[in-house]
Amino acid sequence: MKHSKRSVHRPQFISGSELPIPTLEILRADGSLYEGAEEPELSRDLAVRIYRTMIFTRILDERMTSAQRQGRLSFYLTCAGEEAAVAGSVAAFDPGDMIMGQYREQAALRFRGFSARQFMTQLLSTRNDLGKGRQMPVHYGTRELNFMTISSPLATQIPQAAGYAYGQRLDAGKAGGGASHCTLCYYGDGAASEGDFHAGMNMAAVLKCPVVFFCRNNGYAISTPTAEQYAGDGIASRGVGYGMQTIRVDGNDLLAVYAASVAARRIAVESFEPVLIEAMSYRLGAHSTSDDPSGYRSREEEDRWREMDPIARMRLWLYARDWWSEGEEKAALESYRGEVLSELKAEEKEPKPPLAALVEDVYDTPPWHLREQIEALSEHVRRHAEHYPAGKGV
Ligand SMILES: Cc1ncc(C[n+]2csc(CCOP(=O)(O)OP(=O)(O)O)c2C)c(N)n1
Repeated sequence: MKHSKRSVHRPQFISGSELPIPTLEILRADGSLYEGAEEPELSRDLAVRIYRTMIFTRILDERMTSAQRQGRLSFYLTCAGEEAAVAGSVAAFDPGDMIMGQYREQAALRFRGFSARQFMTQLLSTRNDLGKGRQMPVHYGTRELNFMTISSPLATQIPQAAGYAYGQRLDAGKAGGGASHCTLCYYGDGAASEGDFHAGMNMAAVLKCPVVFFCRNNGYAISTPTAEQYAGDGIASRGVGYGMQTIRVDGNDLLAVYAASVAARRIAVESFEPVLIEAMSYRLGAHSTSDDPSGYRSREEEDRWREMDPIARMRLWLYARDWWSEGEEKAALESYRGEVLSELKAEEKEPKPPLAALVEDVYDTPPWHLREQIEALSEHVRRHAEHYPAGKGV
């Protein structure tokens, strides 16, 4: 039994609100440091790489949202507003650590080296897509970069991350040392309401799995604000409940996110323990291209958060240190806009994967019902050939 005993002799209820979990804040919105704040060790090269990742992601999101409006892709989800939370956390991990994401963490992929072209292959489902066009847009995955393919059903990645990390723990045991690698699991405040969240958290805590559960608390689960999502002290209080080392950070503060993530990774690999980080942020954009947030939140609220933009905040910090200049900013923005547009145009010319790829890879020999479906689909394509132009791979 882990809990230590403390007796009382009259009924005494405990209310979480008596113990609000503090928020780590290092960088102010104007780019200066809070008094007494401890800046994490961060080299110029790494800081600039993180910042470049953040601005690339913002541009990718803007361009792909427009491309969806132009009918060039079917669906898209932005990371806008949460770039510091994602880029600042992934930067604290080793490239060999596994990432289990939700769907809004494209900055993590970019940081690890996913190219603009690779984003396009997945978003457009071309024959070059690593997933062979079988997933909705934004369901990225790459074995090479240790990024597990995204699953649409919310929170499935949480118990999977616990299981994967348990494997990392067993591997480390065989090698006879500390864990060399851990798992970084991203999820949203809405996903934390799923049963899978609780199953995964408890499993990781009891089995001592080296996993960092990184909650992007962006205020909404589609149209449901967090005030209607939970009654406790955010998501962080649940980490404490499961017996995990837990920290809450300002998710728009790159330095706070990075400092907490470096420390969390160390705990995970050195002590074989799960850690929970709750990054408080805001989803600046719509939930997805299928959503219109004007139906459930005000323009004033959005504007208030825009003033706390994590990108502007980090840029001011970089400027103050002379690590980045207006000239570099302009050149980087231009080059990323050009890169995203030219890769989009180039990949649009690529054919789709062959139809048969739909049923390959899972079974050694596709079973009869899948073969039947492929035959029916091929027949449909033949019959309506005018809608399936030659050269598009079908
Ligand atoms: C099991 C399940 N239920 C519902 C959905 C529909 N759905 C997709 S995203 C989403 C909201 C998730 O919110 P959150 O976890 O806070 O992440 P965010 O989108 O804010 O990043 C919902 C309800 C789903 N994909 N899976």
